[in-house]
Amino acid sequence: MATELKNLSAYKPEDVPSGKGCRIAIVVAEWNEEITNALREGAIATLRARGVAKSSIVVVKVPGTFELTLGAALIGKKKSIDAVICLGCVIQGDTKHFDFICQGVTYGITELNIVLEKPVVFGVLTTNTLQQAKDRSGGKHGNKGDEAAITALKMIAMKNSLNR
Ligand code: DLZ
Repeated sequence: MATELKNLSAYKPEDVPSGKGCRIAIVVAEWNEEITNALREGAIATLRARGVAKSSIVVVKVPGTFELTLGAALIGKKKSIDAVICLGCVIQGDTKHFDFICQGVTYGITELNIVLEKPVVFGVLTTNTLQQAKDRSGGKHGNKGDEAAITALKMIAMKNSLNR
């Protein structure tokens, strides 16, 4: 499988729009916080590397991935915020909780993109095991937080290009 070998987050900085002047919110779930803290740090490092000022990154904590939608809605409605990055980690357990949380947050974030008319990025790991989550939060498959930050900057640039 391709993912066996690849760092999924590798990118060329010159391919990512500058984040200078952008104000970005990161909504991060506390469940599986070893993983979500690593996602948050990856996202912040990538935003900073592309010119987003430290003071222009707002971090909002919510209890679990299911709460990302409301957290993103509340911070995302502020005019000063250009994009919201949602970070969470849902790991398959013995019950159907995984399916309901994943379905709820996926629909919620999808809808917010349309309602808020600004980028709301899905940076949620949905894995079978803790190891798969570690591999994707600063491990051998990169960091989904980095990818989410890149997506936010690309979508802000896309939106700006259409508003010109
Ligand atoms: C309840 C629950 C479970 C079982 N698993 C996870 C998980 O793997 N990742 C996660 O972010 N949150 C989990 N939660 C908590 C829910 O997201 C939510 O916080 C609660 O159902 C309360 O609404």
